[in-house]
Amino acid sequence: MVDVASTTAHPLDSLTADEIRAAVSVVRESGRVDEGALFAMVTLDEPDRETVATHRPGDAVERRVRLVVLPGPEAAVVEVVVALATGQITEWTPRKGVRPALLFDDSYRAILALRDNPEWQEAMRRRGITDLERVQIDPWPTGNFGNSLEEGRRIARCLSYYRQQPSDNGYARPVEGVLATVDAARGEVLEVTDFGVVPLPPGRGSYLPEDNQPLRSDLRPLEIVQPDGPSFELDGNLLTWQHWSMRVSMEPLEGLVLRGVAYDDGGPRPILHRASVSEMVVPYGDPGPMHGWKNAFDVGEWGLGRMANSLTLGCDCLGEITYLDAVFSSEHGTPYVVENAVCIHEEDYGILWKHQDMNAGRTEVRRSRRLVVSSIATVGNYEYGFYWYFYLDGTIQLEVKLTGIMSTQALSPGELPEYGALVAPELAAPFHQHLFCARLDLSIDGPVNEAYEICYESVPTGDGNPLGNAFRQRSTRLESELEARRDVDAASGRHWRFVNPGSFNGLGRPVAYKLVPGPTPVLLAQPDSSIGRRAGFARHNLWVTPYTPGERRAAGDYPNQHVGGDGLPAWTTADRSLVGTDLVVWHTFGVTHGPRPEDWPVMPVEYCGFHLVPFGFFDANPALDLPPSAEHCH
Ligand SMILES: [Cu+2]
Repeated sequence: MVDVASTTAHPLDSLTADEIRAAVSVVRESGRVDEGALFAMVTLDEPDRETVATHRPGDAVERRVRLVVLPGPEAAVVEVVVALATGQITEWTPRKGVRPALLFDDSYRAILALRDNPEWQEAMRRRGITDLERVQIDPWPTGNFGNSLEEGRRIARCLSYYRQQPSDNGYARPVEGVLATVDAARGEVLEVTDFGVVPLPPGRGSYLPEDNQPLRSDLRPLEIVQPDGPSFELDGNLLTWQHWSMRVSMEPLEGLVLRGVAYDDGGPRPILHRASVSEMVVPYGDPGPMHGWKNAFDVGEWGLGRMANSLTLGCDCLGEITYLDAVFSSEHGTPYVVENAVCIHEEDYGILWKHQDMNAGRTEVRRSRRLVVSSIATVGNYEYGFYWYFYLDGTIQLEVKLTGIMSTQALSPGELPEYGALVAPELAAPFHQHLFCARLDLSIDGPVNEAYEICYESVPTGDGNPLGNAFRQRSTRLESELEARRDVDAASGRHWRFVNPGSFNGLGRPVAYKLVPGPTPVLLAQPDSSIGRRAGFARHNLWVTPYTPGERRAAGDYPNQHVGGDGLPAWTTADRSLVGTDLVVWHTFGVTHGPRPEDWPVMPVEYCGFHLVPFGFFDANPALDLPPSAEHCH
């Protein structure tokens, strides 16, 4: 056993490589799994709120590691918790019939097995493809359509793409019509279906500079200079900047996780106990057999942390950048580092406030600046950038940047799709959605918070409203979980406010933050469809639950091949009270993507997300103390 307790300073420090090694060897040496066991996930078993709240620097820290272990190739995991200080296994829970996120090992096995499969090879030859090394095979999570072939197995469904040259964009030439189902854990091809030959689209869809000559030559350098360095500090994973403090980490599935987000206002005032993107799903709208099953849960079926990029200075992030590495475990239990997985920097953001006093002839203006904490994940063809912003006026924002390459389908010459859009000759991209569910474990001035829905309502003309101009706010407390399944309504300006009923501002009103929704589609698939059941969280923009350990991800812990119903739809059926308790807010937002030619061959960033804005959390504009930037004003 490795003595790792002494190296840890805070209960929320990210797992170290030594801690991963120690936990894995405890499991291996327990004799309860054989050598072939795989480690789908190794993460910090997060200490409870009380432990975090009462921790003081120098206190001993009890570190526990949570592992999801795969004993063999079947659909079963064991959830294990290891206490590092004692080397004891404190939890050992076998879970039958569930699958973790697709393993890299499994994906690779699926590709190799399919490449060797005579039926698949024959299907390629029917399309004139003889050099099979030029075929790119993409394994996908398969969903759950009650196919008995898939029962008890870890399945990857495979799509094929043709690359004339190794550096070609495979998505330009989907091998339409060929679908393969592979037992990825055993490397066994179960089924190859050929729905009929469609010619390969003619274009190469290259986004490489050598294929897009001449490049522009009139862009002059734009440098971000901070001669005295940035204004934030990073100590371990504790990030502080302009009254803000938080702990930043990368988790294998959720990617960026922020914990203990607080604002120092004569003492730290907590706002968020924990914030993350708990799940996301990309359901496709084409009903045909090649594409109708496609819907990736990029958190629970892939993992935004596992897919995180190593970011590069001047390209992904510009300016004075500080990076955080991510330390994960391989599926064989070996720690590895994703260098520069998190980018931290400051950005100028235009003006924060201004007034020109016409009478006194005096102008005051202050620059807005934001702290950016970001990471980018590549999940197959798509890229997702996750950007948390913290502003000088107490605002928090999550912005997701969608880019990368769309999932495509080949069309016969002259064909126009009903459930997608033409993006290049003989090439379409199906309509699809990207639906994210942020989990916001609130702690606004303390754990007990309440949720209110705010709408504006017009008042009929009459007594008290003689001019007919009146409108007012209607505020409704959301009393229980079923009441708190809510959707946006732009016409009434509907939004939600989270209040601490026991903490009052200088005006005698309870302090609050409000959630300002951005783009907020909900799931368009039928509620009783397979995806409708599996992505139930995406059917509403707002869910609120009383904080319950273990309720961590919106579609449950194991969405891969899950029959559906888990996560928010299941938990909230209990209709628990939301009064006088810790609240967790779940916000579904995203994009319904109607592909454009301009999204091809690589998509300019599309944005979505939301803001959390202080609402009477402060007594007045908290940024009046910003100094004028007189030396730069001319
Ligand atoms: Cu899209």
